[in-house]
Amino acid sequence: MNIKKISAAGIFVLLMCFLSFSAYPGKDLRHSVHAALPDLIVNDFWVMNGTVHYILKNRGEAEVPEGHETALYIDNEQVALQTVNTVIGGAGGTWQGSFVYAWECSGESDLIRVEADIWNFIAEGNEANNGLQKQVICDDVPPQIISGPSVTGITQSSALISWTTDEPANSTVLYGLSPAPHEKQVNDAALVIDHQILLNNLETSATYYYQVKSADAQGNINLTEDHTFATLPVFLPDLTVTYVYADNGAICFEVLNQGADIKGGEVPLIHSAALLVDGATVSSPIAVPTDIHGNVHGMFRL
Ligand SMILES: [Ca+2]
Ligand SMILES: [Ca+2]
Ligand SMILES: [Ca+2]
Repeated sequence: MNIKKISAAGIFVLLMCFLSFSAYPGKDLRHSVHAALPDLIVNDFWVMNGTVHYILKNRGEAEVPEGHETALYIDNEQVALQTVNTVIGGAGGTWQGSFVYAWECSGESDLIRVEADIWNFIAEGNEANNGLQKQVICDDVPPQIISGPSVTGITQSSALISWTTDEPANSTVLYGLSPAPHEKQVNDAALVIDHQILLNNLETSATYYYQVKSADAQGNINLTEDHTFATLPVFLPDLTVTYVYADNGAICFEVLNQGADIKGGEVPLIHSAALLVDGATVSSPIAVPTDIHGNVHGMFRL
Protein backbone atom coordinates (compact mmCIF):
# COMPACT_ATOMS: atom_id res chain seq x y z
CA MET A 1 0.00 0.00 0.00
CA ASN A 2 2.83 2.37 1.07
CA ILE A 3 4.95 1.32 -1.86
CA LYS A 4 2.07 2.01 -4.21
CA LYS A 5 1.60 5.49 -2.61
CA ILE A 6 5.32 6.27 -2.92
CA SER A 7 5.25 5.11 -6.48
CA ALA A 8 2.27 7.31 -7.25
CA ALA A 9 3.91 10.31 -5.53
CA GLY A 10 7.17 9.60 -7.40
CA ILE A 11 5.39 9.46 -10.71
CA PHE A 12 3.63 12.74 -9.81
CA VAL A 13 6.98 14.41 -8.97
CA LEU A 14 8.55 13.08 -12.18
CA LEU A 15 5.57 14.33 -14.15
CA MET A 16 5.87 17.81 -12.59
CA CYS A 17 9.61 17.85 -13.30
CA PHE A 18 8.94 16.91 -16.90
CA LEU A 19 6.22 19.54 -17.24
CA SER A 20 8.31 22.36 -15.75
CA PHE A 21 11.33 21.30 -17.81
CA SER A 22 9.28 21.18 -20.98
CA ALA A 23 7.80 24.59 -20.07
CA TYR A 24 11.18 26.29 -20.51
CA PRO A 25 11.43 25.85 -24.26
CA GLY A 26 7.89 27.23 -24.43
CA LYS A 27 8.93 30.38 -22.55
CA ASP A 28 12.05 30.76 -24.72
CA LEU A 29 9.95 30.33 -27.81
CA ARG A 30 7.51 33.05 -26.74
CA HIS A 31 10.46 35.33 -25.95
CA SER A 32 12.08 34.77 -29.34
CA VAL A 33 8.77 35.40 -31.14
CA HIS A 34 8.52 38.70 -29.24
CA ALA A 35 12.08 39.66 -30.18
CA ALA A 36 11.42 38.75 -33.81
CA LEU A 37 8.68 41.36 -34.15
CA PRO A 38 9.42 44.57 -36.06
CA ASP A 39 9.41 47.87 -34.16
CA LEU A 40 8.72 51.06 -36.10
CA ILE A 41 9.79 54.46 -34.84
CA VAL A 42 9.83 57.88 -36.49
CA ASN A 43 13.58 58.44 -36.36
CA ASP A 44 13.38 62.08 -37.44
CA PHE A 45 11.33 64.56 -39.43
CA TRP A 46 12.07 67.97 -40.88
CA VAL A 47 10.36 70.63 -42.98
CA MET A 48 11.71 71.85 -46.31
CA ASN A 49 9.80 74.53 -48.20
CA GLY A 50 6.62 73.64 -46.34
CA THR A 51 6.88 69.88 -47.02
CA VAL A 52 7.29 67.57 -44.06
CA HIS A 53 9.84 64.81 -44.71
CA TYR A 54 10.43 61.96 -42.27
CA ILE A 55 12.47 58.83 -41.72
CA LEU A 56 10.98 55.60 -40.38
CA LYS A 57 13.34 53.19 -38.69
CA ASN A 58 12.74 49.54 -37.83
CA ARG A 59 14.38 48.76 -34.50
CA GLY A 60 13.01 45.20 -34.44
CA GLU A 61 14.56 42.05 -35.87
CA ALA A 62 11.77 41.17 -38.33
CA GLU A 63 11.15 43.21 -41.47
CA VAL A 64 8.12 45.50 -41.69
CA PRO A 65 5.80 44.52 -44.55
CA GLU A 66 4.45 47.21 -46.82
CA GLY A 67 0.96 48.68 -46.54
CA HIS A 68 1.01 50.55 -43.22
CA GLU A 69 0.30 54.28 -43.08
CA THR A 70 2.09 57.22 -41.47
CA ALA A 71 0.08 60.21 -40.26
CA LEU A 72 0.96 63.90 -40.01
CA TYR A 73 -0.65 66.02 -37.31
CA ILE A 74 -0.45 69.82 -37.07
CA ASP A 75 -1.56 71.15 -33.68
CA ASN A 76 -3.11 67.71 -32.94
CA GLU A 77 -5.19 67.71 -36.14
CA GLN A 78 -4.53 64.93 -38.67
CA VAL A 79 -3.78 66.67 -41.98
CA ALA A 80 -2.10 64.00 -44.13
CA LEU A 81 -1.52 60.26 -44.48
CA GLN A 82 1.11 58.39 -46.46
CA THR A 83 1.07 54.68 -47.28
CA VAL A 84 4.45 52.97 -47.07
CA ASN A 85 4.67 50.69 -50.11
CA THR A 86 8.13 49.33 -49.41
CA VAL A 87 9.31 46.59 -47.06
CA ILE A 88 11.56 48.01 -44.31
CA GLY A 89 14.31 45.57 -43.38
CA GLY A 90 14.93 44.42 -39.82
CA ALA A 91 17.65 45.51 -37.40
CA GLY A 92 17.87 49.16 -38.32
CA GLY A 93 16.27 49.36 -41.77
CA THR A 94 15.08 52.87 -42.68
CA TRP A 95 12.64 54.45 -45.12
CA GLN A 96 12.22 58.11 -46.01
CA GLY A 97 8.83 59.57 -46.81
CA SER A 98 7.24 62.95 -47.53
CA PHE A 99 3.67 64.08 -46.91
CA VAL A 100 1.66 65.65 -49.71
CA TYR A 101 0.70 68.64 -47.59
CA ALA A 102 1.80 72.27 -47.83
CA TRP A 103 2.42 73.29 -44.26
CA GLU A 104 2.17 76.96 -43.37
CA CYS A 105 3.11 77.90 -39.87
CA SER A 106 0.37 79.80 -38.02
CA GLY A 107 0.72 82.07 -35.02
CA GLU A 108 3.96 81.88 -33.06
CA SER A 109 4.54 78.14 -33.40
CA ASP A 110 3.01 74.85 -34.57
CA LEU A 111 3.13 71.43 -32.92
CA ILE A 112 4.11 68.95 -35.67
CA ARG A 113 3.64 65.25 -34.98
CA VAL A 114 4.46 62.28 -37.22
CA GLU A 115 3.09 58.87 -36.24
CA ALA A 116 4.00 55.54 -37.80
CA ASP A 117 1.55 52.66 -38.44
CA ILE A 118 -1.39 54.85 -37.56
CA TRP A 119 -3.99 52.04 -37.99
CA ASN A 120 -1.85 49.48 -36.11
CA PHE A 121 -1.53 47.32 -39.22
CA ILE A 122 1.84 46.04 -37.99
CA ALA A 123 2.25 43.98 -34.79
CA GLU A 124 5.35 45.47 -33.17
CA GLY A 125 7.60 44.73 -30.23
CA ASN A 126 6.79 48.23 -28.94
CA GLU A 127 3.56 49.94 -29.98
CA ALA A 128 4.08 52.95 -27.70
CA ASN A 129 7.06 54.55 -29.46
CA ASN A 130 5.58 55.24 -32.92
CA GLY A 131 5.23 59.03 -32.64
CA LEU A 132 7.65 61.93 -32.78
CA GLN A 133 6.60 65.54 -32.25
CA LYS A 134 8.33 68.92 -32.23
CA GLN A 135 7.14 72.41 -31.40
CA VAL A 136 8.29 74.48 -34.38
CA ILE A 137 8.67 78.26 -34.09
CA CYS A 138 7.08 80.08 -37.04
CA ASP A 139 9.72 81.78 -39.19
CA ASP A 140 9.00 84.20 -42.02
CA VAL A 141 12.47 85.80 -42.08
CA PRO A 142 14.82 84.77 -44.93
CA PRO A 143 18.32 83.66 -44.00
CA GLN A 144 20.77 86.57 -43.93
CA ILE A 145 24.11 86.17 -45.65
CA ILE A 146 26.63 87.28 -43.04
CA SER A 147 29.82 86.61 -45.04
CA GLY A 148 30.60 86.09 -48.71
CA PRO A 149 29.89 85.04 -51.27
CA SER A 150 33.56 84.54 -52.05
CA VAL A 151 35.35 82.54 -54.72
CA THR A 152 38.42 80.40 -54.05
CA GLY A 153 40.26 77.59 -55.79
CA ILE A 154 39.78 79.06 -59.24
CA THR A 155 41.25 76.88 -62.00
CA GLN A 156 40.82 76.79 -65.77
CA SER A 157 37.56 74.85 -65.32
CA SER A 158 36.35 75.09 -61.71
CA ALA A 159 35.72 77.45 -58.80
CA LEU A 160 34.50 77.07 -55.21
CA ILE A 161 31.78 79.48 -54.03
CA SER A 162 31.46 79.98 -50.26
CA TRP A 163 29.15 81.98 -47.97
CA THR A 164 27.69 81.82 -44.49
CA THR A 165 24.14 82.42 -43.26
CA ASP A 166 22.75 83.38 -39.87
CA GLU A 167 20.50 80.30 -39.74
CA PRO A 168 20.52 76.80 -41.27
CA ALA A 169 19.59 77.00 -44.94
CA ASN A 170 20.13 75.11 -48.19
CA SER A 171 22.67 76.15 -50.85
CA THR A 172 22.26 77.02 -54.51
CA VAL A 173 24.60 78.76 -56.96
CA LEU A 174 23.04 79.98 -60.22
CA TYR A 175 25.61 80.89 -62.86
CA GLY A 176 26.34 81.58 -66.49
CA LEU A 177 28.44 83.52 -68.99
CA SER A 178 25.99 86.44 -69.08
CA PRO A 179 24.17 88.37 -66.33
CA ALA A 180 21.14 86.90 -64.50
CA PRO A 181 18.77 85.18 -64.97
CA HIS A 182 20.90 82.03 -65.11
CA GLU A 183 19.92 78.64 -66.46
CA LYS A 184 22.66 76.61 -64.81
CA GLN A 185 22.66 75.89 -61.11
CA VAL A 186 24.21 73.60 -58.50
CA ASN A 187 22.22 72.72 -55.37
CA ASP A 188 22.85 71.19 -51.98
CA ALA A 189 19.67 70.52 -49.99
CA ALA A 190 21.41 70.17 -46.62
CA LEU A 191 20.46 72.89 -44.12
CA VAL A 192 23.78 74.42 -43.08
CA ILE A 193 25.30 77.72 -41.96
CA ASP A 194 28.61 77.33 -43.82
CA HIS A 195 27.84 76.95 -47.53
CA GLN A 196 30.21 75.65 -50.21
CA ILE A 197 29.29 74.88 -53.81
CA LEU A 198 31.84 73.65 -56.35
CA LEU A 199 31.30 74.70 -59.97
CA ASN A 200 32.84 72.34 -62.52
CA ASN A 201 33.17 72.07 -66.30
CA LEU A 202 33.66 75.82 -66.72
CA GLU A 203 35.20 77.38 -69.82
CA THR A 204 38.79 78.57 -69.57
CA SER A 205 39.64 82.24 -69.50
CA ALA A 206 35.98 83.23 -69.14
CA THR A 207 34.09 85.69 -66.94
CA TYR A 208 31.24 84.04 -65.06
CA TYR A 209 28.27 85.74 -63.41
CA TYR A 210 26.76 84.00 -60.39
CA GLN A 211 24.15 84.43 -57.68
CA VAL A 212 23.92 82.49 -54.44
CA LYS A 213 20.59 81.46 -52.99
CA SER A 214 19.71 80.06 -49.58
CA ALA A 215 16.30 78.99 -48.26
CA ASP A 216 15.56 78.16 -44.63
CA ALA A 217 13.45 75.22 -43.49
CA GLN A 218 10.23 77.16 -44.04
CA GLY A 219 11.15 78.19 -47.56
CA ASN A 220 12.10 81.82 -46.90
CA ILE A 221 14.58 82.65 -49.68
CA ASN A 222 17.56 84.98 -49.92
CA LEU A 223 18.86 85.45 -53.48
CA THR A 224 21.85 87.75 -54.01
CA GLU A 225 22.63 90.06 -56.91
CA ASP A 226 25.11 88.91 -59.57
CA HIS A 227 28.77 88.57 -58.64
CA THR A 228 31.57 87.67 -61.07
CA PHE A 229 34.78 85.72 -61.27
CA ALA A 230 37.12 84.76 -64.12
CA THR A 231 38.51 81.31 -64.80
CA LEU A 232 42.23 80.94 -65.49
CA PRO A 233 43.60 81.01 -69.04
CA VAL A 234 45.30 78.05 -70.69
CA PHE A 235 49.01 78.18 -69.83
CA LEU A 236 51.41 78.13 -72.80
CA PRO A 237 55.18 78.08 -72.88
CA ASP A 238 56.95 81.15 -74.27
CA LEU A 239 60.32 80.44 -75.91
CA THR A 240 62.82 83.19 -76.74
CA VAL A 241 66.36 82.91 -78.11
CA THR A 242 68.19 85.16 -75.68
CA TYR A 243 71.85 84.70 -76.64
CA VAL A 244 73.93 83.58 -79.66
CA TYR A 245 77.70 83.40 -79.71
CA ALA A 246 80.61 81.69 -81.53
CA ASP A 247 82.91 79.40 -79.62
CA ASN A 248 85.78 77.45 -81.28
CA GLY A 249 83.99 76.84 -84.56
CA ALA A 250 80.60 76.23 -82.93
CA ILE A 251 77.60 78.48 -82.80
CA CYS A 252 76.14 78.40 -79.32
CA PHE A 253 72.80 79.73 -78.19
CA GLU A 254 70.52 79.98 -75.23
CA VAL A 255 66.73 79.59 -75.18
CA LEU A 256 64.63 81.00 -72.35
CA ASN A 257 61.14 79.78 -71.52
CA GLN A 258 59.21 82.60 -69.86
CA GLY A 259 55.82 80.79 -69.98
CA ALA A 260 54.49 77.64 -68.39
CA ASP A 261 56.42 74.44 -67.91
CA ILE A 262 56.48 72.20 -70.96
CA LYS A 263 56.09 68.62 -69.87
CA GLY A 264 54.61 65.76 -71.80
CA GLY A 265 53.83 63.54 -68.88
CA GLU A 266 56.79 61.33 -68.03
CA VAL A 267 58.76 62.17 -71.17
CA PRO A 268 59.98 65.72 -71.63
CA LEU A 269 58.84 67.32 -74.85
CA ILE A 270 61.51 68.29 -77.39
CA HIS A 271 61.53 71.29 -79.62
CA SER A 272 64.06 71.87 -82.35
CA ALA A 273 66.30 74.80 -83.28
CA ALA A 274 67.88 75.67 -86.64
CA LEU A 275 70.86 77.83 -87.60
CA LEU A 276 70.32 80.34 -90.39
CA VAL A 277 72.98 82.47 -92.05
CA ASP A 278 71.77 85.33 -94.26
CA GLY A 279 68.29 83.85 -94.10
CA ALA A 280 69.29 80.41 -95.31
CA THR A 281 69.27 77.34 -93.14
CA VAL A 282 72.80 75.98 -92.93
CA SER A 283 72.36 73.15 -90.47
CA SER A 284 69.92 70.41 -89.75
CA PRO A 285 67.60 71.29 -86.85
CA ILE A 286 68.82 69.97 -83.52
CA ALA A 287 66.68 68.75 -80.65
CA VAL A 288 66.50 70.88 -77.53
CA PRO A 289 64.80 69.62 -74.38
CA THR A 290 62.19 72.01 -73.10
CA ASP A 291 61.01 70.61 -69.79
CA ILE A 292 62.35 73.70 -68.14
CA HIS A 293 61.45 77.01 -66.71
CA GLY A 294 64.68 78.84 -67.61
CA ASN A 295 67.63 78.81 -69.96
CA VAL A 296 68.47 75.93 -72.22
CA HIS A 297 71.83 75.86 -73.97
CA GLY A 298 72.34 74.46 -77.45
CA MET A 299 75.24 74.31 -79.89
CA PHE A 300 75.67 73.96 -83.70
CA ARG A 301 79.01 72.50 -84.81
CA LEU A 302 80.09 73.95 -88.14
CA1 LIG B 1 7.06 50.93 -32.53
CA1 LIG C 1 1.80 48.83 -34.71
CA1 LIG D 1 14.32 82.25 -41.29
